[in-house]
Amino acid sequence: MAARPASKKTAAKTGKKPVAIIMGSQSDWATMQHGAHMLDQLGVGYEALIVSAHRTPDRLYDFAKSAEKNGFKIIIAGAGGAAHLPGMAAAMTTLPVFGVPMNVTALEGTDSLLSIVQMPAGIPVGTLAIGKPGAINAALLAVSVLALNDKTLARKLAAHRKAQTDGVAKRPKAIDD
Ligand code: RP5
Repeated sequence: MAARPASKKTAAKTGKKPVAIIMGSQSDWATMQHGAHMLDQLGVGYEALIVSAHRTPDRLYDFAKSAEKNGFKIIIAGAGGAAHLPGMAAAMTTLPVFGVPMNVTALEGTDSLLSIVQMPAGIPVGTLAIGKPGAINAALLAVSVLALNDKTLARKLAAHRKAQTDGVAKRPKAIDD
């Protein structure tokens, strides 16, 4: 069973959590939690919230309209199917919004990908890959943006990249049949 979306307190400079991870449904958390874990690894604070564009439109309005005032710097929005959550959030704030398409329908996330990526000019949503890789990369992209004004975080991100590089073997290991 997927974990319940949870808030995570970490050491952001301001004391406020700089990243909001919003998602259309509890069912998205199984995917979005991978991005949350990446933020945990890099010590970046976030709040994880269920905010549905079609089931809880008033909650979406309240969230997006007050996101900047509440100290968020970046919004990561995961949604599946007719995935209007990232675009609707972006329409109501000038904070950067990164959209993550969920793989939850018979169309395996291509529907969400196209919904999120095809924003008309004027309201940008940075669109990541479908599913877990997108959730992780949205978190890393958020960290890259925050690191522009945070040297400690920039060093952590560089160390994370180096560890990833160092972890790649030069030759493949034998696979047992
Ligand atoms: C979208 O509908 C959500 O983002 C989710 O990916 C999808 C299915 O939601 P559930 O029916 O599982 O609640 O709004």
